[in-house]
Amino acid sequence: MSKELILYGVKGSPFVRKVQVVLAEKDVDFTLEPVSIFPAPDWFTEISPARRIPVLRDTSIGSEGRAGTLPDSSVICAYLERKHPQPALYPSDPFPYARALWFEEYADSELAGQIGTGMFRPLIVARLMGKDPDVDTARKTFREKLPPMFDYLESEIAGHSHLVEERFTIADIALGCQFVNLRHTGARIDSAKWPALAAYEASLLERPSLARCLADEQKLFKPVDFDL
Ligand SMILES: N[C@@H](CCC(=O)N[C@@H](CS)C(=O)NCC(=O)O)C(=O)O
Repeated sequence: MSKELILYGVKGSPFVRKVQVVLAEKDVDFTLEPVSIFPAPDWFTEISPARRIPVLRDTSIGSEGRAGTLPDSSVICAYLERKHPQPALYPSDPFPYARALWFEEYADSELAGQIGTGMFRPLIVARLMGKDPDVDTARKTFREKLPPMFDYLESEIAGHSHLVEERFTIADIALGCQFVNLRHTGARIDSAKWPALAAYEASLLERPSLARCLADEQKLFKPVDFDL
């Protein structure tokens, strides 16, 4: 049976993973259609004007060209919440809802800027592309850029099981997807400095939807052992 949803992207992208995790949590089947972004092919630009992954295609809406397609992980996850409301991954009350969106945004922009651009790319993507890993950049990011972010997250998660409403939401998914990339780099959140955050990260990565992505991707990205 053909699957209604096609997800264009590649494993290893935290934004593609966000959508994969939402689909797994909602128990919705989909096809992952690989698209390289180094560089993105011309046909992909039509459905992804920003030339970024992921893009979702809902073939019940359209299966040719731009029809039925949506770019951007946050847009896609919001769409999936409407299309498959259960289990709800967004709070329904206005303030917790907006806080969940804030943490999603913080993960996707601020954390991704450091974990993705400052660590995963210079270490893991560089090696995949046959280049020497840029350990200095990754070390600087891990030692100087990430600690204030960890301080902020520690202050938000201390005393709580989850970031919003003490239950698993899109906020935890977005954070967890960044933590998967951090794990790929071999860096670990220091539990002596950030005990609540380290425990939260570990619990997120044990959740089956995220644990499956991590295990699956660890087959692709060889374990690294840099002194960060
Ligand atoms: N805000 C976008 C960000 C997507 C994004 O930056 N994806 C990266 C891969 S992890 C990408 O496609 N980069 C292509 C490029 O930088 O040229 C989303 O949430 O989907």
